[in-house]
Amino acid sequence: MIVDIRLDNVSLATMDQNHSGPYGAVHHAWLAIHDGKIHSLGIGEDQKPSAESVVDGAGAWLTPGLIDCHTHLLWGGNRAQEFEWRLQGRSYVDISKAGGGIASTVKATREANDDSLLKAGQKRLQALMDEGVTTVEVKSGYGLSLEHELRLLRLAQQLDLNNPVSISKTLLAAHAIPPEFKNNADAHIDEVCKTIIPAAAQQGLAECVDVFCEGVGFTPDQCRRVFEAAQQHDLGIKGHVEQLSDLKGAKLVAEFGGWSADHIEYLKAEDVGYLAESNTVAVLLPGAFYCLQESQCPPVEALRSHQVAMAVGSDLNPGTSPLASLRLAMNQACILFGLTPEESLAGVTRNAAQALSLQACKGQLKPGYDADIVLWDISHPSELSYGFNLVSPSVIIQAGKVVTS
Ligand code: DI6
Ligand code: FE
Repeated sequence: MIVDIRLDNVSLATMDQNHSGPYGAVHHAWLAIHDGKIHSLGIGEDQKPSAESVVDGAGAWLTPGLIDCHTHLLWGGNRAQEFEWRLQGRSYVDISKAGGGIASTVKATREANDDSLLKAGQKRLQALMDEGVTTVEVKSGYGLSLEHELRLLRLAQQLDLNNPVSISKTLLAAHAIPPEFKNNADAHIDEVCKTIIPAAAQQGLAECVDVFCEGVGFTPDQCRRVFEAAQQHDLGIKGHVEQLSDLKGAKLVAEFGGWSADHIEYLKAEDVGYLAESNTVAVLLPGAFYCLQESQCPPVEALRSHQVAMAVGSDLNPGTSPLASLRLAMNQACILFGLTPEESLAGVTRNAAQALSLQACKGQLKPGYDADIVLWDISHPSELSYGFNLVSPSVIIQAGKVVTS
């Protein structure tokens, strides 16, 4: 048989734990792509298939396409004014309570037309794609009504169609209380559970449901209701939990067998076992930690000792993490949270795939997996975490097609 593409003379950071050693590395290797999938890989000349097209990697490294498993990529307006207030000493929570924060972005997003949201989202998405990101999770959450939440999910679907990238859509209608339900969080949760989740599920607009379980967000009891509704509609479950305080949201996500518990700076080491038992991924978001000048770090040592898979996301959003850079988040995860460069790369490949329930097809270089692959002119994969814009992809392949070279 003749495969579509063969990449020769490369080192592979397979991130496949069946290969022993750091990064699941395979040296002096080749990798063959056919019909959008990784067909085979090997060392030297051994069983190397013929190919329509051959790329000489010249000793460079291949990694799986990067996966940003946590973004709020679609929003209107910006929060530069709030940034200034925070520099003057006002806190995020304080600004939120005064009607700023998420509420101000909801207003700007509702007022923006589809075209402007799509254009702004496209720019942010392009910045991620240029870094070698081939899969992006996009949350709604700045619409908060049936009409506006579904609109954001449709725009995310449009971005998926328009670009060489896979977009995983998450419904985050329980992000904040919309103005029409002011001071009545339970009424909004009713709307989320009875109307918005069923509609998103029925129209196939979301893979997963997320919540903001926090003092300035929703209580664990309210989040539980959202998760029950998600479960009834066969949608995945994840949560923004323990970002600013410990409400035991991660335990709740674990109880529902959630895909991921995100942020978790305030997660207690003794509660990490719940995530291990339910095989829930811990998603670390150092961009928000950095922008909010937080000092409480997630319990990385306990996550390691319980062998909880750790992912790293950009949390790209206008309020707490205005960074369209997963590479920066990889660097921050090492510097601020103490991840090793290998953990950081696993966090944006294998473990990020698991946080989106895509572990059977993405995040590793493995025969049968999606051919989402990046070629990097580096001498060691630690360079991907060490610097954040010193190296960029030489070749990006998404779904078996060369996107840039
Ligand atoms: N946690 C966050 O960091 C973002 N949302 C959330 O639930 C912040 C979103 C914003 O401030 O606009
Ligand atoms: Fe977030």
